[in-house]
Amino acid sequence: MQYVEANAVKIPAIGLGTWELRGRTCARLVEQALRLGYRHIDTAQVYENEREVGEALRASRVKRDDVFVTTKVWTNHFAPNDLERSTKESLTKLRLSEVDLLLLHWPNPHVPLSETLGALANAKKLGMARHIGVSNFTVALIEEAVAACPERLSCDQVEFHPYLDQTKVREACARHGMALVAYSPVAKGRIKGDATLTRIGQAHGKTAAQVCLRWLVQQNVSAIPRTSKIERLSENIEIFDFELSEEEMNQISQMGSAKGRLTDFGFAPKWD
Ligand code: 1BO
Repeated sequence: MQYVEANAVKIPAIGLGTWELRGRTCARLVEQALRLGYRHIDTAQVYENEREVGEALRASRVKRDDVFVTTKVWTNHFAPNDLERSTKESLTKLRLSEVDLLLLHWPNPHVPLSETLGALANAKKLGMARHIGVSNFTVALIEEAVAACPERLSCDQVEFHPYLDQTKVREACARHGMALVAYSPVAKGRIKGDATLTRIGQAHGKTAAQVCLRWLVQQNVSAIPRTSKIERLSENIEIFDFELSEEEMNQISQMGSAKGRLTDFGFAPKWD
């Protein structure tokens, strides 16, 4: 497994995203992923699957220190006491004493960011998380968060794939030594049949999805593709035996625009 590195954090370059995976399906996929060599599992309070992720981690018998586990605090738990209480609940469900990475899942303009960040930093001090960070934060919010947080922020997790230009967020993360983690890295399957990605993939004996993931990893971005299909798990992790040329990287980067966002919930921040 390859890693992406930023300041003090080292994250396996490919992880399993578990958004929308529930119950036995979730537990089965996480366990199978760990058997196949995945060492990075991403969950969240709002996914309602932390218990199943915890069961799978235990059933897999992979050593705790060998797997990188992320969870995220949902926006209704951003008041300081709620953040601590809900993180304790997450740890109980996950059957862990600490997670590797604890993120604020979305910005919440109704609770002062400095208060939430203070509580997040405190969760780290209390030993609930090895690293802390944010998710779905724009460049402006990254700047605000970095200035307000008493502890180092290690990550921003955002939607990122070839159809969505995230250059500004990537540069902001690099500026602050934060890792960037990409969710929906294969654009929810929309890249299937894409002419450019398919052509590049054919040159390497790889699929369009593998080209997408490789493109992210070569930019020092960790990708967390989600799949409900066991056979896709292997495909998504078999990306470490080929390399995209500079020209191929540029061709893929040119496909993106600011309008390529697929995840737009009413509560999302205004992206700059
Ligand atoms: C509502 C969850 C989006 C990705 O984490």
